[in-house]
Amino acid sequence: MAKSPVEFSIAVLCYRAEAEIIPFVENLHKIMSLFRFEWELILVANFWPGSSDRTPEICQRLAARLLRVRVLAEPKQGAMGWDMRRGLDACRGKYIGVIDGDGQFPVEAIFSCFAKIRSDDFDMVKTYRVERQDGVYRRLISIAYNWLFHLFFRGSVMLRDVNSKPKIMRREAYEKMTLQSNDWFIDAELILNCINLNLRIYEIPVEFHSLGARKSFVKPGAILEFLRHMIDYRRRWSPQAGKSK
Ligand SMILES: Nc1nc2c(ncn2[C@@H]2O[C@H](COP(=O)(O)OP(=O)(O)OP(=O)(O)O)[C@@H](O)[C@H]2O)c(=O)[nH]1
Ligand SMILES: [Mg+2]
Repeated sequence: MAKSPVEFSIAVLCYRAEAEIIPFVENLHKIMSLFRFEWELILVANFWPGSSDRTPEICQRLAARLLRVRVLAEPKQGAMGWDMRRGLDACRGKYIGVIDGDGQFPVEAIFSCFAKIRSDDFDMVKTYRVERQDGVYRRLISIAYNWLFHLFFRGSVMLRDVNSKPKIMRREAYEKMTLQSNDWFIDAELILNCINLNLRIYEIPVEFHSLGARKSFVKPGAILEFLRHMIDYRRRWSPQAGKSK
């Protein structure tokens, strides 16, 4: 197969972002336009059938006026994990990545991660949140999530913040992974795949912004969902090899 000429692809998760996605994408597009190589933005605007979500049409309009922007707007078959997998699968670049489109992660973090992975020998470069402005409730859920992750996979993982994005990878690394999660466990699954495959991860600090007007999508039930996945994954995990069977 001919080698893809695209150097860098980034998938932006736009779920229910509606008009708020416009300044985020415009800003990201403006900075990406400084690159002197081929790049692309994939706007993941999947929607639940029957909902009144205007995100797909808003993203289509952005793609019609901005070069190198593509849109995925399919009926959803899963939650965040499904959207993330669809977005990463659509990325054609040598380096591929994903970021939330709700503006909580600064777009500049994409470029710090990309510069690091391009200059050093890492398979994934991601961020960890050093400052969070999204409130006590979300911070507690994250602390519980990361604590459970370290409890279950003690010794195997030295990362600070499993769920933080952007996550930028080499495409060969992504192609070796087997990802199945349709929900919040996808970030953990990505990290566990890196460990199984002996891939090298690097973390860069980032400031995490507040959500603005909308309420958090994350419900306390996310912890139970995560716990269920970890028990499941841990059962298949061989601690000696650090591998899932
Ligand atoms: N909640 C949710 N997010 C989704 C879904 N599909 C894709 N996403 C994307 O996942 C990204 C992360 O979800 P968020 O809900 O912002 O996660 P978070 O920042 O940890 O939590 P909150 O911002 O507090 O809700 C968002 O940018 C969404 O675009 C979905 O079905 N549910
Ligand atoms: Mg968010």
